[in-house]
Amino acid sequence: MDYFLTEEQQMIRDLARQIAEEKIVPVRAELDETGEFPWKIMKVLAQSDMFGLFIPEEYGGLGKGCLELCIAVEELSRACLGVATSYAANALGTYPILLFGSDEQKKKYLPDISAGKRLVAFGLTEPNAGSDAGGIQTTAKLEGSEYVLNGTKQWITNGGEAEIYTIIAITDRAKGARGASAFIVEKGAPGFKFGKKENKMGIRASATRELIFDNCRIPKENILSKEGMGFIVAMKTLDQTRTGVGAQGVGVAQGAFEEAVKFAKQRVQFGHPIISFQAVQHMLADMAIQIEAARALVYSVARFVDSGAKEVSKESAIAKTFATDVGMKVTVDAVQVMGGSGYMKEYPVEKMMRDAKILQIYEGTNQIQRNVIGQALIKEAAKKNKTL
Ligand code: COS
Repeated sequence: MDYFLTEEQQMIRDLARQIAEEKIVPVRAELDETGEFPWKIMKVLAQSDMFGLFIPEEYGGLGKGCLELCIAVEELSRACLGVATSYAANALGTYPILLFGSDEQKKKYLPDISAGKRLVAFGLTEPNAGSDAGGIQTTAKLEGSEYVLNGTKQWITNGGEAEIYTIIAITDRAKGARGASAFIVEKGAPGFKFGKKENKMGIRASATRELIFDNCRIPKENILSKEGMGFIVAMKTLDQTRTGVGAQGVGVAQGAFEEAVKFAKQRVQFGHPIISFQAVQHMLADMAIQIEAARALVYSVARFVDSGAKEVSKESAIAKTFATDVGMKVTVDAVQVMGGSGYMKEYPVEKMMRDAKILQIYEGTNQIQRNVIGQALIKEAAKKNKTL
């Protein structure tokens, strides 16, 4: 379907697709096997200005927005969700600086991030605070001109590989979630260490590690916004980036769908290619319906986010939930269409199916998204009652 992308958006799509096909597809199975971080591909993305897509021009970026980021993420995800996650998590880590950083902080960090010289990671989740993001226990205490951080962050994408970390920590425990603050922590800060690399079911090319803060000292200027704003920084960041997770769902579904169609045209059973059987056609048709619906939703919500709308929680949660459920369903069905072959590692769909599962879990499970949507509905209903 024609989504009336501008010439520039089409160029971004074509460039991301070219990188995906030339640089990612040939190595994705190997990266999945070894779990090696895709630094070579990150360098190619950097040279192609892909890291600066959503960063304003004054800080060295291309000044585009959520839709352009979604287009790029979708294309990378069509080839390999592990690589796409490493790229997208960089945006997740950058948004706190973009949305809440001072001009000085933006000048200091964004140009290097735009150029892909320094990778970023976002640190919210902890061993005892996943869905319950307000329950984090990592603390940051102001001592003279420094904040001292103590605690552990868990399952941090790009952990260990990134140079810059945006971290949420508690500065006033008595205030609970309202006592959280956000900080920029650089790799190499004293007392900042990494745990072991996690051995994951899917997205194995992406790196997931613990971040350990053991009396980690950072300059007090590294706080984002002000004390007490950490939970808001995290939630506003996730509002901006969840649509991009939806784009990952669209991309991985599209990749799996194309493999299933190609296979169904070649595979002969009962004397005919299996694509000629209605049972298979209906499965492929259902996949096509879901992918197109998910893409239409993701692009619409991305445009809504780019319109500068103040409240986008509900819409980005809707896009994330729908499109990532599509990513899971379509990859499972692609394996089914391909039967025994789909289950084998010679074909990429078993990897796509393993990879897709994380989309329903990270950046807020799809159950949590439904909570976010429910809360927004309650707020909207309350507002309507007031104006009636
Ligand atoms: N934008 C601005 N403010 C927000 C907000 C948003 N999107 N969402 C919540 N807030 C505010 C609330 O208004 C509330 O402030 P007040 O007390 O001043 O009204 C505060 O933040 C706490 O909100 P709430 O009480 O709704 O928080 P809960 O502890 O109930 O948690 C959910 C809410 C479940 C939505 C949150 O914990 C969440 O998103 N969890 C998933 C986290 C996640 O995505 N983890 C993945 C890790 S990052 S890859």
